[in-house]
Amino acid sequence: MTVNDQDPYSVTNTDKDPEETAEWNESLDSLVAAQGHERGREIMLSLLKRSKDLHLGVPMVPTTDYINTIAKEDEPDFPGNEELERRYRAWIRWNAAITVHRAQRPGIGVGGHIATYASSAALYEVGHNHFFRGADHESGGDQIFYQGHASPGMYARAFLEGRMSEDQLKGFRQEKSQAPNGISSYPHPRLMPEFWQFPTVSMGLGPINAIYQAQNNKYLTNRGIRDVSEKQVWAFLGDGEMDEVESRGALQWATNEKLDNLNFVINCNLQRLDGPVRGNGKIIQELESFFRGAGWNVIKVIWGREWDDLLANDHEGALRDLMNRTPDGDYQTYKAESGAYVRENFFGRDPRTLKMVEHLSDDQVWNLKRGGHDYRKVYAAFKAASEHKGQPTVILAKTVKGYGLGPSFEGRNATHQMKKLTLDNLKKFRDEMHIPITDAALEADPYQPPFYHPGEDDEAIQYMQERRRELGGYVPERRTKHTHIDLPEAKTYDIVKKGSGKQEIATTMAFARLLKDLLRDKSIGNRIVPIIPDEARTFGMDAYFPTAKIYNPAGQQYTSVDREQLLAYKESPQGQIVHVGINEAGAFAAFTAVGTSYATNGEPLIPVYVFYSMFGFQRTGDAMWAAGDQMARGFIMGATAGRTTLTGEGLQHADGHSLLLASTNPAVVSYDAAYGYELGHIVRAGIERMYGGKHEDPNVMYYLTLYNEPLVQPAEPENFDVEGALKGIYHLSAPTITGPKAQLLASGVAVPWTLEAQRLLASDWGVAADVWSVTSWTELRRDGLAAEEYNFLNPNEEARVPYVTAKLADAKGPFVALTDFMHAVPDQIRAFVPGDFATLGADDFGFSDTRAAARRFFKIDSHSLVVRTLESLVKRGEMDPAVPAQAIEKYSLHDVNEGTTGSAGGES
Ligand SMILES: Cc1ncc(C[n+]2csc(CCOP(=O)(O)OP(=O)(O)O)c2C)c(N)n1
Ligand SMILES: [Mg+2]
Repeated sequence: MTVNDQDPYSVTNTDKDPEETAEWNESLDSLVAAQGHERGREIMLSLLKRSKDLHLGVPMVPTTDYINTIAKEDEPDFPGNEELERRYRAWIRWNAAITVHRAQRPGIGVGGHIATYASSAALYEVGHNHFFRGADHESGGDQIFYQGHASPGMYARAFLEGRMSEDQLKGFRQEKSQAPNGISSYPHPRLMPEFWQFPTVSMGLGPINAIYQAQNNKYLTNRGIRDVSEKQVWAFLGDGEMDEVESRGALQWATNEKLDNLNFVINCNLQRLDGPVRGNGKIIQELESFFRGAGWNVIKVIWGREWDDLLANDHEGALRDLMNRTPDGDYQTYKAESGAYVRENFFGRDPRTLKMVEHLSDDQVWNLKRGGHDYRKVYAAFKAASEHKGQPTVILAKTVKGYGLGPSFEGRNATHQMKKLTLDNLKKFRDEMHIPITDAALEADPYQPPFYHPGEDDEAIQYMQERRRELGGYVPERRTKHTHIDLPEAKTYDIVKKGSGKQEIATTMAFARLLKDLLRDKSIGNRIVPIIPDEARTFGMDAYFPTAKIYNPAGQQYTSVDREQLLAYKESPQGQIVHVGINEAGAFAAFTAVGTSYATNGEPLIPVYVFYSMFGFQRTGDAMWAAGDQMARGFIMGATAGRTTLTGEGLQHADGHSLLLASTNPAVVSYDAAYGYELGHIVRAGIERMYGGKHEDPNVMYYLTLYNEPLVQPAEPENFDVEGALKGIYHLSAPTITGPKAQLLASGVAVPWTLEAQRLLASDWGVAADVWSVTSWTELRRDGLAAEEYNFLNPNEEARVPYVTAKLADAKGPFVALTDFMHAVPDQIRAFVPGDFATLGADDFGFSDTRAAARRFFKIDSHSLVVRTLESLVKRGEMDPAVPAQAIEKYSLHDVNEGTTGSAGGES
């Protein structure tokens, strides 16, 4: 049973009066027999309407017949020269297939995909010839999410357009070895920054990112930053891809936000990688009901023009019935067979339909095409979609996977993975595409058949170029020229410099205060976009509600329950906060759209996405990776960080590893700040790096951990080592006694525990310890690795010294590191610490308890650090070996109830 099989009207078992029911049915039958389908439909729709008035609770009709949504009579004229357009489409198809085929030759074997573009060429080409506006268009240009593995088609078009060379096509998937001509496998803006705009190939991210891109366009317009209301977002997706949770999970959001600037084009070739998407069912019908249920405008493009007459003569509905009942698995098989097979196995299922094709030859039956390959049908759908108001639109276009590549490709289950053509395939495909390349040329080297370009002066090429000129330039194209913004003065960050006086506040609150001041800043305030998945109150950010307001294009049409309160929940079309609901995937899609606005809309926006750190990298890490590809800039705030700091919330909330996960993303710069003043400098440096226009690598995202443990935030120390804090380590506190020396390194919430350990070491054991705040273990590691790499490759040059090594060069005694994260976080710098190094971390699942008990359990509290330091001193012969055991005894280290590190409370 699939979604589309479910019959909302199947209540027959409980029919109280079957005879009466039969009479009603007969009336309808005779009405249709006498007056035809149209009239029958009218009466039924009118009855449905009436049933609604009478509150009969009849469910909505989820699907329509398995035919085109736009009737033949309603089709607009096709405005182009179809013959010319088809001519160069064939060249594109040839070059696309040859690009992959050549890359798969022996000795190279880097692969690619042929069948996908073959199935979707007409969809793209109707868009390229008639709809997709380039960046020079007065609208500012459309934004197109290309299906990742259809990329060879876009390269092949760019080749005909003269903006990509033959050498580049030859360099497909050989990015380094064919540099500077290597081109990327899929749409990767980071690898081809002037070409691709949106990375799509991780299935499911394209759809959700497209939704939030469309939302961001409305946001920019509504907030008066730039009017981009004429831009359209087009997302090309696979029918298999629609199985991804992210593909479907935000559809209702697009409806609620009335994203009529958004169009999905789903290439329904009925196949995914392994085989049929829904062999027993009908993916188009399933998607139709799903999208309609989510409130989208649905346009089905199922049949090509060859079917028009047959459908017009289908007076009894026999053909429609057959179309409705045939499962996708059969439709797929038909296209891998022949006209005779289709006649027998499709039309032959009903004598009436068999009769309908009597006058057609087998070839003509074979030539009854699918709608997604028909320019006229596709044009009608695209036009209707682009003009539709009030709702997003989805076009469900039926195609054949491997279309035009011959019987060994078309509709075959293995077609997705087929990367090369036999000599025979090549010849047939060449004939089919009318490519003027001789047999001899193909035979000369069947692994490297020639590309085809007829020359710039060719009539068809001229036509193609003219179409693009008229539409405002080439697509895809990525531009990064953007409005200049002035950055805030240093004093804007003063709020966190002063500390919190006597008040105890967590770093989350310190950051919330800083952000409040940044939001007020004249230069960048209105460009900051706080993104919060239903946790604003948790993080003290409800303070922004009345002033910054929550973005909602519909405003606030209800009387708010808390309207009289100071911190009222306020929604507005001009609102600044993007509140996505409980929706981390959507929040990150919003982050990506906001953080790339500098490139997609030429207007820098600064996303500040605040979330439970546990629900970040490990939940949406793939989206974060894609954002790195798309070169998003902004701040990712992992609030409620630490394995023992949010400890009331327990196992699934206790984050001890997000910093480690963040370290795996090369576009992420992460910091684990201890105090508000550290945050101030880090945020300022981040804004300057990303938006100041001077840094050589501005395409980064800052990941900052924030904690919820209240403490007195100290004022910024005099002569604060800003450079150290930004590079990852600075000296925080010197010992006040003399004695055996030790070096304590800590980050984040563990810094105050370390200061406590410093006191205990002095008072209880006469040890003189320095304390270092390590703001970023990961940045220190990266710097260390860079130095190692340099030294490795430049043996005759003066060796570079890693920053942390230099910083700690004169520090005496053993080094002991402490964190509320896993050992592996501080272990990142192990190779670069100039001396004995021990780490304390929390490696197991978290649990619920008091902070003090949890820290004692994991042996990461102040007392554990004292003992560990004493042991390190013993190992070096600088301490009496009896001392550590005495210390364990003295502190009852094995008793979790004796822990004292941390304040009470640990809920969010
Ligand atoms: C998240 C993710 N999982 C798996 C893949 C591997 N993959 C690439 S294409 C593909 C099949 C796509 O089928 P469909 O979406 O129907 O596209 P078609 O090629 O049929 O147009 C798969 C599984 C991927 N790219 N991303
Ligand atoms: Mg498919």
